[in-house]
Amino acid sequence: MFTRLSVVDEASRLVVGRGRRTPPPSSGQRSPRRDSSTPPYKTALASALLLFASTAFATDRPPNVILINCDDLGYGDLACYGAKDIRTPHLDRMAREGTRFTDFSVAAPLCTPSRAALMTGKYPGRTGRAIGVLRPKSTQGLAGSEVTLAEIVKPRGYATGCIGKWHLGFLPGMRPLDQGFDTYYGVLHNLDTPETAPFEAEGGIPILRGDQVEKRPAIPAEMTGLYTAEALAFIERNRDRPFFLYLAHAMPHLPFDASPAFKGKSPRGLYGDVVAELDDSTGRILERLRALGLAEQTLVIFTSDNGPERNTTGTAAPLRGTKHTVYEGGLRVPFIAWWPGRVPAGRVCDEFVTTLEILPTLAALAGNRTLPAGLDGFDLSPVLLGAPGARSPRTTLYSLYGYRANRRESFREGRWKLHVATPPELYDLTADPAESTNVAAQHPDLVARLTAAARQLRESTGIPATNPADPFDPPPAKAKKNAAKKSAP
Ligand SMILES: [Ca+2]
Repeated sequence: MFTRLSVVDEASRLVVGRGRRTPPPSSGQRSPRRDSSTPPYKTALASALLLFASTAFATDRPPNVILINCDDLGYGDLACYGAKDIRTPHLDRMAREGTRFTDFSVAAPLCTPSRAALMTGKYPGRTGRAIGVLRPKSTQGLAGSEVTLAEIVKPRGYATGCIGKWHLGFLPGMRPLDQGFDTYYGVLHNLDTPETAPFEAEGGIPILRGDQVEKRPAIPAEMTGLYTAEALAFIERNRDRPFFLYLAHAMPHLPFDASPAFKGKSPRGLYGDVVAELDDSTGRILERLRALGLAEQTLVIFTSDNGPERNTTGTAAPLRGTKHTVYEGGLRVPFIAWWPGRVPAGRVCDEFVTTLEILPTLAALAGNRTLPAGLDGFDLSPVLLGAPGARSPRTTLYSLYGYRANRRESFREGRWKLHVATPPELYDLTADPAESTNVAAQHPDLVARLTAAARQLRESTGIPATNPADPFDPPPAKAKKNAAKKSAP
């Protein structure tokens, strides 16, 4: 009953919440289509949502949630997103049985800022994590006062598990067990040299269980298999109560590698083998849910933290750009939602949605109406569950890439995407999703307005005007020299 009431409340809030959106562009500019609603439409939508809400949750038990977050998987790397040279039969089936989103963006094209936004529902600047990635010797992390995905569902009786890469702080007090997760298994860091080198003297980068070292060094080819086994064990262990599992794969981040059963099989080479293993992993998780009779009680989301790494065979096609850029290829990633009987099957959804929506959405699904202050995300559950006429409340997205000397900034409003640069770049994503034709010169007023909106967002989220030097993340040449020094006898 509690859950049902909360969803009615959420349905009403969505309609009210639409008033929070940015005002429509001034005359002479084409309006983002999300801004075309009228008061009568809102009334009809409210009625439809209330009707939907009264039937959507017939059970008192809130749903299980499994959030599978790949590392650096590109928009074009799955067959169901257009890849011709990687087979992903399990994810294709997941998309057929659920909903595939074609316009899902992360908040930033880099691991730590993207994950900070995912974990909190806030722009990375608000949590002090907008600039750079955290390296092993960093003394910073996500503040304990921030409410995470685990902490938003925990009051509703959830078992919470974190498996895989964290990248949100490494000192005691900053780790998954300090941020609402009951259990943790994985490597807190990347497996690339800047992050493995500091551990060489102590026997290699460790895999932790809780706060204890279970194995070292972590071996890239083993990670997907180890994490999958842990995920299946977590599901089995918590089958009789609501659970939230955050499965943050190490792959396909560099140095990517696959287990022997997958190696040498994909036309895309090793990268394709790695993605095929992630596909198999997801298939095994869905199969286990079916076998345990949990499929209809479990929302599974499959996504990525940012676009593909440069100079790899990962691809964001047909989008432009990669990780480390704020072109769509850096920000827009696969997002598949699966929940038999609840998330519409076989649907392709082109609503504009982002990482920031995940925390408010999980709160609504779990029935937790106590939301943290300062959220930037919206409850997406009506869109996710296919409520009649439901539209995404999101119309804008500010993104910053701030790493070492490089800095890139964009601001999207509906179909329009501004790159804050000299000269500025403006793209019409509806007509030109590949960001190939800069139309800034034709829309000077729009460029000025979006530039001001980007500045306002940057300033209001406390992002410094330039990237500060980070003593824990020296440039590559220096890191290499330090690593060599450390490994010398
Ligand atoms: Ca990443």
